[in-house]
Amino acid sequence: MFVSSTRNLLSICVLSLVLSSCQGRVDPNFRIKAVNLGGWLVTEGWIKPSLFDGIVNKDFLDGTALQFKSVTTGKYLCAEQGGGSIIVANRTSASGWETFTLWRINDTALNFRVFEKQFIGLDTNGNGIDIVAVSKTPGNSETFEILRDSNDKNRVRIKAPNGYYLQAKTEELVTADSQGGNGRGDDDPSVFKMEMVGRLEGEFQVTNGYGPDRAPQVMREHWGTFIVEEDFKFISQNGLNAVRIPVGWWIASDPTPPPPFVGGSLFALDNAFVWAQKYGLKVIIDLHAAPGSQNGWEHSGSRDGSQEWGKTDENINQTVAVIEFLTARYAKNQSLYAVELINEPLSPGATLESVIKYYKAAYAAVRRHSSTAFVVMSNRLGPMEPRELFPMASGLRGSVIDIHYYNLFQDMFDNMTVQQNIDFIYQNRSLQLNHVTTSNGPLTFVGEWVAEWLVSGASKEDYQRFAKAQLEVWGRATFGWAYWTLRNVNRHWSLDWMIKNGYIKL
Ligand SMILES: *[C@@H]1O[C@H](CO)[C@@H](O)[C@H](O)[C@H]1NC(C)=O
Ligand SMILES: *[C@@H]1O[C@H](CO)[C@@H](O)[C@H](O)[C@H]1NC(C)=O
Ligand SMILES: *[C@@H]1O[C@H](CO)[C@@H](O)[C@H](O)[C@H]1NC(C)=O
Ligand SMILES: *[C@@H]1O[C@H](CO)[C@@H](O)[C@H](O)[C@H]1NC(C)=O
Ligand SMILES: *[C@@H]1O[C@H](CO)[C@@H](O)[C@H](O)[C@H]1NC(C)=O
Ligand SMILES: CC(=O)N[C@H]1CO[C@H](CO)[C@@H](O)[C@@H]1O
Repeated sequence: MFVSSTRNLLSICVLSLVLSSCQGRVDPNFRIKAVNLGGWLVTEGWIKPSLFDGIVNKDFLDGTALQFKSVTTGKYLCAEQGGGSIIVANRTSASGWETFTLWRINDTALNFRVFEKQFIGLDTNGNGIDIVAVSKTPGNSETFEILRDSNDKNRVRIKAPNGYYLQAKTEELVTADSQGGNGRGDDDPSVFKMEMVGRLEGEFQVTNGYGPDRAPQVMREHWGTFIVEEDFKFISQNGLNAVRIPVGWWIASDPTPPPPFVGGSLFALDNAFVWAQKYGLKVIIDLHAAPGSQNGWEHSGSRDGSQEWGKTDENINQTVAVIEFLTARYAKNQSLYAVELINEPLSPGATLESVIKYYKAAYAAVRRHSSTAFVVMSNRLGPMEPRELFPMASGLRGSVIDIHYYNLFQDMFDNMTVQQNIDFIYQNRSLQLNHVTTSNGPLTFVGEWVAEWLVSGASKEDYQRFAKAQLEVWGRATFGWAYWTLRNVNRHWSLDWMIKNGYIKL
């Protein structure tokens, strides 16, 4: 029955395409002017830091990267060869092999993952007290606890699962057989100076941080208050016509997603569709976090910075199923304007081959349920060729390329002045956008941009000119643009704040 009604819809659309309109989606002059609802259904700690406030031991979340310097050897702990071997304490400087990334088991129990992705643990095949990094799946022998000094919280002992503390007996021998001691002097080989060199604050971190008892309530409270109906009204009254809504792959298994993720984001997305309908806004659903993580960043739901998406057909199929689920659910809602198949896959981890294989299959999944929804394909970040998706996308009706333009995240912006930033938009970005905007290729979408830069002490007028330049240039994108983001404690990143304070007028 569903299939046949889809077919009917399809033929109505084909008919009305001939008559030049299908739900108003073929007007060639129409452009999306959208705002992203970032940090809502996919957590990003920097957008709303207070979401993490109630976590016990909140410094130790999944993905937190730590380095440890032995106070006795004066050298760093290191997974020899990056993993698969012993732990030593003989490195004078620290980088990858000297960095240990946490997996959190509960408020106190932690696993330490090394560069080559093994976990440190007791050498259970040896004497049971040497510390090695060989296990690929953490168990009891790989579960540790970090005990901080109450006067200096970066002075720590590490408690092993046998009840003893780690100690750097020599530069080349690290064992779990210290009883600790009362003091924490520089002569105690069980004492380490700890430095935090990386931290993720995404959905995995917040849900696993609160744990299964508290996370459901905390997240539902967040989803129900961070974005509300009034926001949709505000958006519709301020010159915008759409929202781009980042979602995570776990939404497709609501209400019981795999732990630590918690159910309820689908209900929030349903509300968004109801409000969008009420205020005449279009919705772009954006799969921001794909299974396995397509870029290793917190905003793709990564646990520890690893990037596993696209490595197997099974994983690609699972991602296609998420797109199919979402499209099927909302295909009949007038507000569904586009489905973005994946956000910011990162090269070289996400290969062109895997991305294209996925885009073809996911496009087909959208079309099984909707003949009219645009299908947005994010260009890869990292090393890539801006038109690399064209041979695949050009043949697909309703395909759109998403490119993100920030005057940030690259060294070249470090010392730019206000005027240089603005010139960069009018000159360089303009050329870049022209390069991907072709008459027979996919439509173009600047799906993320912001009026923020690395200039310090800029005036309100400077910001106004910067925003205006971007609006002018992005206005030439054939699909449209979307500001990142509606609400953010960093005020220039909050379009809500920028509009209310007169920095941006549409
Ligand atoms: C945390 O996990 C460890 C290891 O599984 C367990 O021994 C401990 O009881 C747990 N603690 C809490 C508070 O659940
Ligand atoms: C550290 O110790 C290991 C194990 O003995 C040794 O193979 C390695 O060469 C040492 N590295 C340095 C920098 O001393
Ligand atoms: C993935 O999906 C394709 C198309 O449905 C199918 O042919 C293939 O067997 C699936 N692969 C796996 C590993 O599930
Ligand atoms: C920016 O200026 C600082 C200080 O003059 C300099 O050290 C740095 O190399 C410059 N960065 C770039 C990307 O030019
Ligand atoms: C911007 O474009 C101009 C003119 O094409 C070029 O000279 C300049 O190097 C570009 N700037 C950057 C930072 O890429
Ligand atoms: C899932 C969802 O939001 N469905 C809605 C789509 O639009 C129709 C018509 O407005 C609603 O009745 C559905 O509830």
